[in-house]
Amino acid sequence: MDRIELIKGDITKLAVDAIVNAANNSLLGGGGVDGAIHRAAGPELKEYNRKYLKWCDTGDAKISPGFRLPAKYVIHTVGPVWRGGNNNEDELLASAYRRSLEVAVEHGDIKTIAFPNISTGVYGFPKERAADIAIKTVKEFLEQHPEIEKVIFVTFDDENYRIYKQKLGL
Ligand code: AR6
Repeated sequence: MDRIELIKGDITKLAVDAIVNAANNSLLGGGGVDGAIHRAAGPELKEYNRKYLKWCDTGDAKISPGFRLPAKYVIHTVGPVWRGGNNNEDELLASAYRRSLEVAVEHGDIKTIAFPNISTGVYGFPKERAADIAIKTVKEFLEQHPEIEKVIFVTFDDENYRIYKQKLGL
């Protein structure tokens, strides 16, 4: 548990090894946290993604440099669009968190990683339910992977901050 942190703020400001982006399948940018990350990283990010990453399936993750961000890398993942809860949304959200962490471990020199609240904005995933899945998936992964030193949950809106604070017992 001492390897999990909670903060409220803008993920683009964090000087961690990797920040996770709640992207869409094209990886070419969009609104919300994705838009903020692309603006802060500069146009090289979109160019890199177009050239080298091309596409990301829902529930999968891919890595790029951080370019002008203080973070060294961006791990782009795609959470599910909420369609009522019977369309594999829970599993796909868990997979987005798990694959992001797997990509970080496979990369080799990533020890600190910050997550936004994937799918809980434009994609409409209920926030309490998303937080339960995020926390459970991250905790299970950390138990198996001592090489990841710290995971930071970055909440942006008051509601997510309150939910995470309570669920993490902080
Ligand atoms: N730092 C941290 N969290 C943020 C920031 C920020 N700068 N800005 C917003 N959030 P969303 P999704 C929070 O909509 O639901 C994009 O158009 C926000 O409060 O960014 O996964 C993509 O291209 C919310 O809690 O992502 C996709 O098309 C969380 O980030 C689509 O949105 C996620 O909200 C993905 O939708």
